[in-house]
Amino acid sequence: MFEPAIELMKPEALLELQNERLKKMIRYAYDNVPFYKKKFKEKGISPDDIKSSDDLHKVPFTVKDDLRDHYPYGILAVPREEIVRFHSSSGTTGIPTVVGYTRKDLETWSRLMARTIACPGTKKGDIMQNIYGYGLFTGGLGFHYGAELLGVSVIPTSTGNTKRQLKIMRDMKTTAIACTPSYALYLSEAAIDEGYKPKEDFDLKYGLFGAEAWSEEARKKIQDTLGLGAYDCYGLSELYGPGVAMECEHQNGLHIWSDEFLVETTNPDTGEVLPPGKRGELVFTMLTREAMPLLRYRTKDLAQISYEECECGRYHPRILRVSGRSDDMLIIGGVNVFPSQIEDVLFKIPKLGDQYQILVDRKILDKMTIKVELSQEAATDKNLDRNALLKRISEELVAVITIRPKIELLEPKTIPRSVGKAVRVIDLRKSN
Ligand code: DLL
Repeated sequence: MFEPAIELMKPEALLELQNERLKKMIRYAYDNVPFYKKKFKEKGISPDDIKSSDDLHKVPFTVKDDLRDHYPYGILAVPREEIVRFHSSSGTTGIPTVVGYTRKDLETWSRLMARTIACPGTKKGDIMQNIYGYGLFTGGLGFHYGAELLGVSVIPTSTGNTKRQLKIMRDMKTTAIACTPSYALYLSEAAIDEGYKPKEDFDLKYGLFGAEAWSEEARKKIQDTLGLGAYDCYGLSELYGPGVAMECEHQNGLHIWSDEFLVETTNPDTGEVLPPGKRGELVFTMLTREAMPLLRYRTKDLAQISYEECECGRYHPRILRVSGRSDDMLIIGGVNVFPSQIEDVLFKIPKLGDQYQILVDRKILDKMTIKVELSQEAATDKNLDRNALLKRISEELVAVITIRPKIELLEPKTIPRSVGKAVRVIDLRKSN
């Protein structure tokens, strides 16, 4: 554990720390960010009205569009000269979100990342190959500085060149890899293709995987092939980047570092705060951010939170896996479908590979087609009954998503692989 005194805090002490920080933060944001002063005034509230987290619901929400509206520097609480780093996320609308960090913010983020990397057990002596992209994306530099602070040996390979990644992994005896889960699936496949016997040739123990939604089935596949423990890591650029929440060795949810982030779950349609344990949109308030303090930031990520003590001794509440984003949800002929539900079904069917794509189109009615690759063995099995397989996929999907998409079986390696976040859904209705 990197910071046991904070990580093992009892709920009462954690709440006290949060309330103390929250009051300071509300005053700080009000005094230093004109955007917040205006919002508070419009709502008729003053910082003194927020005495504890029980009053948080009075504070107006912040959304991604607020950041875009103030592009590039508008929501900063410090003069631009105090910013020592910028990151940016491209998003889908074309207008990027720029995020600034003061020196103190970078120190806080590095501590959070050291905690994150240490959470499943990675420690000094481990060798971490950092395959997240270095650059405007927060994954690369976030993991890099956290690992250095923890004392782990970092190999900053960044994304791409899979053959070289595998060679380095073997030659340098990498014990931890950090990348997106979809790239980890690809690495598993490429390792076999290149003739490696991953469990014998590699020394991997920890996989620190995040930046996109993934399923328990994906976890099993990666663990079984690469012979490591695969741990889920959550974060977003607006809240520093990775390092908001991380799974421990028990793999039963991601601990939200609650001394720095206050979390609420809300109804994504009405904004109403939901009782603890109910699934909803995650909303975060940053408790010590200097450059860009965000209050009640709506993430659009949907999840359920557990406040029970974890076997590891931490009380920091756990996200029970992010099931997807409210804006990832597909509405097909009026039925709500999450891509993660489809992945769960596909990955449980033995003859299928790891790669799939969901295409949605509308001629007259909405139409969904799922293209999925066969596994290597299935593709070469002369006795494979493709019709029976198609029927099974169809039946299992209907049981979960209630609609019957068209299924196409593809040969292995026909769907393009991504080095960062995978593109699984192509919704042609959006461009029509
Ligand atoms: O993806 C930061 C990050 C880097 C997290 C490396 C973990 C590891 P953004 O590019 O701003 O930041 O994207 C943030 O990605 O709102 C979620 O929708 C999604 N996301 C991130 N982690 C997870 C996860 C980084 N573990 C957006 N599970 C978030 C599901 C995730 N979705």
